[in-house]
Amino acid sequence: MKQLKSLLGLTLLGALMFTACSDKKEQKQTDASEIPVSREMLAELTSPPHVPTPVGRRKAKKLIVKMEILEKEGEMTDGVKYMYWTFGGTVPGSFIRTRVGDEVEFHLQNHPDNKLPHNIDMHAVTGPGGGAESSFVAPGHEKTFSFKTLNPGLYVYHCATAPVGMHIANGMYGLILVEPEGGLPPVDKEYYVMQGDFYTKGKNGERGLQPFDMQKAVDENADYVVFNGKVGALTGDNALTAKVGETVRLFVGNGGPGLVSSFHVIGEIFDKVHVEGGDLVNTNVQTTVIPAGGAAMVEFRVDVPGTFILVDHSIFRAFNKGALGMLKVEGEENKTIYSGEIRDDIYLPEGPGIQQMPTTDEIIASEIPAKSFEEQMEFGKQAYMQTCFACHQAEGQGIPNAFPPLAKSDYLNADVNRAIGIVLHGKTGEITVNGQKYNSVMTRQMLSPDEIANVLTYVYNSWGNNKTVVTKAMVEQVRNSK
Ligand code: HEC
Ligand SMILES: [Cu+2]
Repeated sequence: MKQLKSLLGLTLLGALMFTACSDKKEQKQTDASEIPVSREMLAELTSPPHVPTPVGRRKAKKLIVKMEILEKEGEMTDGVKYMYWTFGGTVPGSFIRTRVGDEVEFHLQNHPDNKLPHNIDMHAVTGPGGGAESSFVAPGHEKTFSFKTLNPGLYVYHCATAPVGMHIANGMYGLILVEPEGGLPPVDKEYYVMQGDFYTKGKNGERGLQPFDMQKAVDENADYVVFNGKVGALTGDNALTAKVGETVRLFVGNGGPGLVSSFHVIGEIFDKVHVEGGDLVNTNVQTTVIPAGGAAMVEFRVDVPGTFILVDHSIFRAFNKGALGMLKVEGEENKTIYSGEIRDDIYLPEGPGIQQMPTTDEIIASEIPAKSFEEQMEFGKQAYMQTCFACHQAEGQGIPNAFPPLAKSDYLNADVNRAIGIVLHGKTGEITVNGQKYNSVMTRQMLSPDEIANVLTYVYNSWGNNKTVVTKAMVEQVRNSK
């Protein structure tokens, strides 16, 4: 009974709180719509990665935004051209900075040289289509509509002309910030970064002017995933910069059209994230999800110098499709926060025994057998670079006192069956190679007989060795003789 009572009490309390909350929200919205505007002002628009001056303490204004649509050729990456459709001549489009209560008079201008009609849907707009319906504009025309900013936050805008996906895929998106009354807390550096995925007829890196590929876009099979419209927009000389001790705020958007971003900065932790660009602030975040058509504000203080890498942590997008940017931080080292490399020791976790690995019988021979000596050399080199290279080094030179050389190795050249046995079973105990003693551990390598034949053929026919050709039959014979 007592329980029931308290349950009832809780429900009542909950209901009360709920009405209280929704009341507050309603009030806030009416308030914003009633904020009076004084005077007119032409909005400062900036190209990425720059953002306009903060609103600070300024009063709400009638803010005139003039945005020009340009269809223009640009470079996706070295040698790859793409026909971008842009708001303001850049991908992402010009950054718009407003404050809550502003009355934005939006002029959308479609350049006469453009081929297509376009429009704009701004997620900061309360109204049908986010402005899309009132802004549909043919080349050589200008459309004007106006809206009042009711909710503070960071919002995406994009073209919404059919086929919508195609207009977005070609680069028609950007960010509009609505600052709260009194502005966001000041920081030292602010930047504008926006991810987008691109779909081209040719595959990643294929040269020439690459047309948009509708089927790949429908399949969400992107050839490029990039920050700020192209590979390398934020790397090398284009890197973002800051000084040790400064606070950095990134306005990060995701235009899509298809992919969700797992935004991460390698070597930094976000002190604050305005989740989804709204009021909710999360602290101490490693990776923040930015939905297609969404945004986030991330803030952090840079404490040590170095190059910090911005990535979509769906990591092949970063290293293979372009979603990689840089923040270069200059200033004094702080060895307490980050020491740098102190020592490089040899690490052999296996200890004195040889680690148990699956036997070669358990390894399914996935390889197609080599058909010629040339193929054996080619496959062998691949296997070498994947497995042996880490210890024996690229030219088989080894590492003094740790890994014996395979180049001109008297030990190797003296006995091919012994060498096969080493790769099959691993090796431990003292050996002498070219007059040097080694007493270490080589673990058994997880290779099929074909792969062992190829890799040893490669080793024997490189770096001054005796040119033995090792066959699968030889490997199998050594394996079965044990
Ligand atoms: C994890 C490091 C490591 C890897 C990977 C490795 N080895 Fe070794 N290898 C060694 C060590 C250590 C020795 C010496 C073992 C000893 O002291 O008994 C050795 C010895 C050898 C020897 C005999 C000594 C000589 O220099 O001629 C051959 C041959 C050899 N490895 C071939 C290979 C081949 C081929 C691969 C790739 C399939 C490979 N190893 C991968 C660490 C490695
Ligand atoms: Cu468009």
